[in-house]
Amino acid sequence: MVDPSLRDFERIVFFTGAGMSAESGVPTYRGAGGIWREYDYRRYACQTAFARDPDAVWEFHNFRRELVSRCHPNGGHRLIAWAEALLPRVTVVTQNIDGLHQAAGSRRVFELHGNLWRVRCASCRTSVQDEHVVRHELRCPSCGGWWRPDIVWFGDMLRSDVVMDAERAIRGCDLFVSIGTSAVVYPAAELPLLAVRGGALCVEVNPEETPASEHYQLHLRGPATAMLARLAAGIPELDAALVDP
Ligand code: BV8
Repeated sequence: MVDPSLRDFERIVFFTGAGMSAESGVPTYRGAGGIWREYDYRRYACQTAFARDPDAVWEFHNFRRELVSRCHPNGGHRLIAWAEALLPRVTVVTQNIDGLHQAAGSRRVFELHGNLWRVRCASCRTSVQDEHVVRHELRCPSCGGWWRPDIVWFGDMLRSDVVMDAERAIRGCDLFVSIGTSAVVYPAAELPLLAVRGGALCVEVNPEETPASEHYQLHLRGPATAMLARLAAGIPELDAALVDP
């Protein structure tokens, strides 16, 4: 198949996972150097761990906030943001919590698993944006409950409004580009099937095969930025996004 060009489509969804941010220096979760290989999520990234030892969970998340604070959007993030400005309808549905799509300029972003730069009270559920690299204030001023990272841990329900918005965009798209996800975490891993059923052209960008590869018509086996450049070929305005600022 000749690579399709983004310009040929009206409604594009970019479905991203940790591999989207790998070239920015954000560790992926699985595979070589994956964060879950080094840290057991059952000790640092789930409700049980938080109830048992909130300080240890905050120490882990402050470490991740410090790490992500030193990372910047890569050419792939920038290309997607420029595409949103240039093309009729571009949506990002991301499993990532690093906020790099928004930092690159994307506005229509649905974050399935929350955001590392937002906290919410575990008791009264007040939610606030929080850009502190290391968070010291750990108690909610309203009710005295523990602030917790506003991210979706294993066992946490995803926000139904976010899932509904993501499903609506995916059902209606004519191009679905999955980028950098191992397709093993649910219910996010089920979302690409909506694009298949909706008749979209489905493209998988990943250096490796995944359990979802069979659902895609086109497999671009390489890193996100270079593969997105292939999809943007023929759109000179998008070439500029690939140049390091
Ligand atoms: C829930 C927290 C109700 C944030 C994470 C069926 C239905 C529903 C739930 C389940 C189900 N079966 C099992 C469950 C439970 C569970 C689950 O899915 N378990 C799995 C492991 C079997 N799901 C849940 O608990 C979800 N909650 O459904 O609640 C419920 C609960 C229990 C039981 C039933 C129902 C919550 C899921 C969210 C969990 N949160 N992390 C944090 O701390 O960071 S998981 C973690 O995985 C991240 O959120 C991440 O977003 C997600 C997916 O990972 P990927 O993004 O794919 O990253 P990964 O490292 O795996 O892969 C990177 C890929 O990039 C690789 O393929 C690599 O080849 C590629 N790559 C590398 N470099 C590049 C590249 N690609 C391109 N370019 C490169 N340069």
